[in-house]
Amino acid sequence: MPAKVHPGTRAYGGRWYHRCGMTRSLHPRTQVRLLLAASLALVTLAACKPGGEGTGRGTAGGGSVAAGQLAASVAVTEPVVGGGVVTVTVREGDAPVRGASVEVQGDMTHAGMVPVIAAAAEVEPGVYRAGPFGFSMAGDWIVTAEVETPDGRETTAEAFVTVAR
Ligand SMILES: [Cu+2]
Repeated sequence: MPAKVHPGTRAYGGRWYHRCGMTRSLHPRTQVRLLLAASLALVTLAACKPGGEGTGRGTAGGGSVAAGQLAASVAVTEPVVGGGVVTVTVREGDAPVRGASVEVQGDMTHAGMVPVIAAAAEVEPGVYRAGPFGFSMAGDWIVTAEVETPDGRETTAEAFVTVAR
């Protein structure tokens, strides 16, 4: 591991190394990617409640949602291997956005994993759901939703989630 990391990052890194059983040192480029992922996860965690259990805020517009602005958020419930329900809420101001195309991608916070990708179907106006999502491994994931509205506008949102066995 790189010598200069934020104390929180180091502790975090140790956790996923333990979980995923990766003991060999990594290619420097991979280390950079891991650090980026860790930073992203920490930022996301900081934005969530302690524990960060499966909720996240949309990142579109730098986090501030002005009236009438397109925004999405992601929540993950029942985060277990083989399962997980990903719910994406898309709004424009206070109004739900219907008929959007919503794709959800899950990436683990370490390298070498194939992403899990699913389409989310609209289950009520402005609310889109994919489940069982099919998390392929226990550990720490970043779930990203890519949203395209019927008139072609795009936004994204993401959530950090720890998946149990
Ligand atoms: Cu993994």
